[in-house]
Amino acid sequence: MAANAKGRIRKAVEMILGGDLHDLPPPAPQIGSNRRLVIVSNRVNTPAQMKSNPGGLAVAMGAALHHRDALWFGSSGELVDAPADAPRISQEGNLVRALIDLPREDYNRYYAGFANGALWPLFHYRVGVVDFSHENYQAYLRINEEFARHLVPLLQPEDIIWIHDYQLIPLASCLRARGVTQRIGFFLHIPFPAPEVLTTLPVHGALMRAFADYDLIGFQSASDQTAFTDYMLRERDDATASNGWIEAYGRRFQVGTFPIGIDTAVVAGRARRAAGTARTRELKDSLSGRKLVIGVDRLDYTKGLVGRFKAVERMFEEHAELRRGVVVLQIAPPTRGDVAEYRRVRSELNGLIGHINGRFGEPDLLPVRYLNRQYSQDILFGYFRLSAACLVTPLRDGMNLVVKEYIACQDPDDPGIPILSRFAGAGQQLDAALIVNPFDTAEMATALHRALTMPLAERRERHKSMIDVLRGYDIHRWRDLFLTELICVDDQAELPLAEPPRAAAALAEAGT
Ligand code: ADQ
Repeated sequence: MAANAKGRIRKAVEMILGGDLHDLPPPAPQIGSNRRLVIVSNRVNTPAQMKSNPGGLAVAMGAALHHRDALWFGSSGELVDAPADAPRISQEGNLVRALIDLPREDYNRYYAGFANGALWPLFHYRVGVVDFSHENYQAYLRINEEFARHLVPLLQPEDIIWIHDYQLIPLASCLRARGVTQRIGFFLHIPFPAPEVLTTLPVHGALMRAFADYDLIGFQSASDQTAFTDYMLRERDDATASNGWIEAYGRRFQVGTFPIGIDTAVVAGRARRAAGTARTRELKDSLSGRKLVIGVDRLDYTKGLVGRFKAVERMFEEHAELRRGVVVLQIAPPTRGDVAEYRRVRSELNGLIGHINGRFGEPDLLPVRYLNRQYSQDILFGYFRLSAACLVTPLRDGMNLVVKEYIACQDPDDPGIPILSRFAGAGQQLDAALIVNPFDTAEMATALHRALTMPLAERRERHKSMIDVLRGYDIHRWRDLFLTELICVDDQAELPLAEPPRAAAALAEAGT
């Protein structure tokens, strides 16, 4: 590859990741190098958006697109009243972005309605919060059809297609119905619920049928994969499962566990540089020698923020000696304000943090600093490095990248310690963290105290164990393992048992 082409790839990834990637590792092995990788996600962010709003999925996309030829297809975020025109195409190095505008009429029912009002709470085990309607589900299917309608003309015969997350579960069915025969993989970034939970969804049968049109379905943790397989075996008389292969609905497809990682070496390098910046020094000076505890989460009811601050209150209650010695910094930018439950949790958290500051604050000291805004990752990484402990206490989480970033940002000679929920995918990988049950306030309060008083030798030992996991299994490895598996399906598998593809309309019918 010409040097300037390499440079362009590097530049593209740099912009996508929203950072200065001096430590960018050598390009990944060119998996299926004659084949283009087509990534599909609900939103396609511009480089500027990636910089200002680097969510978990956006970070993952940046790494997934570190590939020779890639097309990133998804919505622009713009809504239109009439049927949308052809996608807007732009090219940046070897990365082509194709953006579609979505119909206003269906978008809200698709996104806030079915995806975030029903699937998100259900998949995070919050059955009581699910707000299901058949109308929203129909709009979800129509938007998936819209994705397929615009994507099909852009596809080439050798493409490998990788679809991301719960907004697009039916997309493979919509593509198959339009004659697409290329390998299609799917990665679920959020947890997969146990069958007892999933079957409360009135359209669970149609939704699960849609998964069968993929060749490979990837999950964050073994428990998610088990829950998916259990559903098939319990609910489908025709299903068999063996060695990661499932046969059901007349199809044969593969499932696997691929815990998502971070770019460990890059994050560590950025944190080392961030440690010396004015922003980090300002925060350090403001602490006047107090220890910093940090939490960074989207303001989401699954992140366990209310329970976390009940534990913080309890820790201050039980350890009066720490009241003047510890500051808790919680950064939580609001998201999905159009969903009622998000507004409710925000208001509850405002009240609780106000209560803690009122109870334990002094004229010269507020124990909790609470900020509802985004920060660039370079600022966040400096704050992480400064923090003696990090609270990561989701009630459920597919993986949780914040805890991985926090660990990678630590100074190995004087590392901080994460307090980590057992219900985050990361909790299944990082057993040297202080693992807690986020429903147990007393246990979280004890763990926080333990982190703040842990001897240096134990902190170093735990950190070494965690960073080794993160180095061995970083985001490049995640991408390579998934794509290798998806491509190998070609070689290993017999072709799926023949069955005419079903149109989304048929899925819709099955769901009503
Ligand atoms: P998310 O629910 O968005 O991701 P998470 O994995 O924690 O959660 O990723 C959040 C990302 O956004 C991190 O990279 C973090 O640094 C960044 N971020 C958070 N708050 C920020 C702020 N205030 N300012 C700037 N950046 C901020 C979903 C799933 C997760 C899964 C990921 C990836 O819910 O379980 O780990 O996808 O698969």
